[in-house]
Amino acid sequence: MKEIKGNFTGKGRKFGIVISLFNELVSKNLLDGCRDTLLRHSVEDEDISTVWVSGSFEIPLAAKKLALSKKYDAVICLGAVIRGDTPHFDYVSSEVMKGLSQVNLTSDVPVISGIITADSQEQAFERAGVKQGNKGRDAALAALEMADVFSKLNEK
Ligand code: INI
Repeated sequence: MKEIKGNFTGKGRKFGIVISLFNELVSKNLLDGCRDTLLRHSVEDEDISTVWVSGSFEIPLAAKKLALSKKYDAVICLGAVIRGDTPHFDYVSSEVMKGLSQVNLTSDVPVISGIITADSQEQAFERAGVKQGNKGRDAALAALEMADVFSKLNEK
């Protein structure tokens, strides 16, 4: 049986990160976890490019640009959408996920979501390294795995 499974092999791989300035402190924690995980899997620091955008709503457009450039083995998206008193949260979170899913399916480059949706700042920080792991680390692992799966799928 031929089975294709990704390893967490970072050597020689290039990663693009798109990250939201909105809720910047949470984003920075996600970036720290993401970068540290990539480096610990032998990715060179100069092979990681980070693009800051205004808010999570802007992430899919920048992710599309990076993915279509074909310069990266995977694109990692980081941000936090935090529920407020208005329905804005629902619009932003759903549009971001729809947008990322579109880019993922049309660019032929793995696009990974490390975007937190949370009911409060406290909950967002908990998922960004304070209590319940760090979604930036999870996103980096998924990116390493998917980059390896795709390099295997692209082999003849
Ligand atoms: N952007 C976020 O990244 N997180 C949020 O929680 C958020 N909320 O709640 O408003 C948010 N809004 C800004 C949005 O992403 C766009 O930057 C803005 O609407 C301009 O297009």
